[in-house]
Amino acid sequence: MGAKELSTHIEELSSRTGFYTSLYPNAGLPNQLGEYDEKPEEMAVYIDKFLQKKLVNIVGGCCGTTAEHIEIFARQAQKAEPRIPPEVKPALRLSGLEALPVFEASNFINVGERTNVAGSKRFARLIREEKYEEALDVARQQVENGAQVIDINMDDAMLDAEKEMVRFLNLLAAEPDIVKVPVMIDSSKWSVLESGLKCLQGKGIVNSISLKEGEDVFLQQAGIIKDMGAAAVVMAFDERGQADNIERRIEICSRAYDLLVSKAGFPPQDIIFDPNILTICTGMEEHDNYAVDFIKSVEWIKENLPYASVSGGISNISFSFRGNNHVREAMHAAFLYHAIKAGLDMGIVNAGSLMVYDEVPEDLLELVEDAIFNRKKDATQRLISYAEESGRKGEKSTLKVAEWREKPVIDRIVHAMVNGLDQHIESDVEEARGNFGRALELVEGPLMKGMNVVGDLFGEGKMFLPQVVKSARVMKKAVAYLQPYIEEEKLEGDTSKNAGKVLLATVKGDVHDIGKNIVGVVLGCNNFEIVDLGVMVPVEVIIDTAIKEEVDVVGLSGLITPSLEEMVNVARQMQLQNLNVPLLIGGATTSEMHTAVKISPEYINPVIHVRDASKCAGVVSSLLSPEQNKAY
Ligand code: THG
Repeated sequence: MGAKELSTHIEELSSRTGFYTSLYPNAGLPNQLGEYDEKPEEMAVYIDKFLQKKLVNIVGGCCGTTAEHIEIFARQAQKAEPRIPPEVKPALRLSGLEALPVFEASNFINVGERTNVAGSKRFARLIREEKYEEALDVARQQVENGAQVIDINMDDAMLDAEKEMVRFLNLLAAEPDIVKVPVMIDSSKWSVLESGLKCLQGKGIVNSISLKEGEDVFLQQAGIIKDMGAAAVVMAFDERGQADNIERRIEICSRAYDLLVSKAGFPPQDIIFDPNILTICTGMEEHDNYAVDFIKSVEWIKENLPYASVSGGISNISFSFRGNNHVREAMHAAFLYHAIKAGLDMGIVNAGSLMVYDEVPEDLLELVEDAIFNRKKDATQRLISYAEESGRKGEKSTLKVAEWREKPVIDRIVHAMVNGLDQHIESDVEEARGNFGRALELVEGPLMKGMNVVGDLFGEGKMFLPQVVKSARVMKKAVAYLQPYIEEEKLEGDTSKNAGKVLLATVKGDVHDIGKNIVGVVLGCNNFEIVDLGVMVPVEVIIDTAIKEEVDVVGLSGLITPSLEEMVNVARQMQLQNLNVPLLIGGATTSEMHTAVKISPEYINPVIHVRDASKCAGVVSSLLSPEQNKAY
């Protein structure tokens, strides 16, 4: 790569590494004859920017550069101030092929549980029958459903767990759409964990180690994990067994922490405690306080063991209600909501079937929370009665389905979106279309309203990524259904003139495009030409396309918090490469404040936060109208 092509990479690297940086670009990319054409003065423009921005400690030139190139760089470097490596704050940083950003503000990391032979009959059968393609699909579905890490477990009496783990991880390594996320290797056998570790790219997680065989074994295993650069789940087990009350959990976790940090030199940010999520509602009184104690221990760990994270196997809590997924999912939703409030950082879950806390029926929620908080003597009995009754009325209670189906059509659409139910969305949208003059109004009205509810719940920590993914799919289906009608209405209008060209992209690291797609539809209906680059778009692609296509406006979209930072980066690069078009910012976590304070200062041209798709046409027209532009 040449200096230009390296600019986004050096910027990213420089902002993240506590080490010194050295950059020696080629004289551009090779031409068709394999020669390098960039003149010293051309490269010098970029080198100077890197030096001014203090991105490099050492600079030079590789292929195609000559003594004249180096002479200019050397003169520039002499005048520059040295780069001071930033202090990198300790934090759990995981990666598959891509980094999993861990931010204080990020809701919760969900680990997909389905690739577990002990936790899924289907996956176990696929591995037993050596149907690896289908087994890989199970992993792929987890990721598509929003799992941010995948847990892989091959512990089964009938399987050679070590062999199967190695085989599956090696197969996974060739599936970039799956192993872009970090892997959590799950086994109760150390040999399986160690062999698995050798197959991991990036920085994964070992699940798990504990003090059950004493300090020596524990420290030795921790040392190997540290050397191989992984993080570790540490279970609250010791020589005396499993911790099942708050005192024992504290005793074991603090002892393990001290040993790891002081004796093994284990980075505390790479410790993930699992203080045992144990099954409640078993009918045994000794088990009634399990959830309460777990939640208390989460709080204690977060307060007392600096930089350590906390995780757990969420579905364990509800084993008593096997066969009744409705009750189980309600328990998971409520338990997660309260555990996350107490500080739970991650959890092993069934990413595809997470219920939204706010949507758990009120009567069921009360029963479930009575059981979780152990606040009524007969909580278990009453939850069992509820389960039996709803079981009799049919799994997933047909009654509940009928209830929301009887609401007015707009309410049904919002309900379907919030709960990720796509079954009736097309017929509901068709029905609602009769109430609106134009199909586009339906998108801008009720569908937007549904997405806004989802956005709010996500912001309040009551919805998680996998659920948002489901909502977005419902929205997509609705918009796709309306698309032909929207096109038709567009033809009826005046399409003779092209109002301008707009580039849209969901920034790198983010896969959410539902809002962006709606913006595309709305702008399209207003005669703007759309260049949609899709999702996960690297900054260099955005900029190159904007230049090549001579667009009039660039619009960036994103849903997750890390996208905010990436948008700042895109603005900075647009400035660095002297783009001269307005920049639009939109998406659930974006805000007027963040746009004004963090993004706008990076870019000299107008940077506008667009709250939702209903606003975009007005904003873009104002920006592109010679009369309104200045005032706007
Ligand atoms: N802590 C840590 N690791 C763990 C757990 C934990 N790994 C395993 C487990 N617990 C978490 N994973 C699961 C996976 C599936 C289920 C529960 C926990 C589950 N499965 C259905 C069942 O058994 O009823 C299976 C249904 C089916 O066959 O599809 O509930 O606590 N560190």
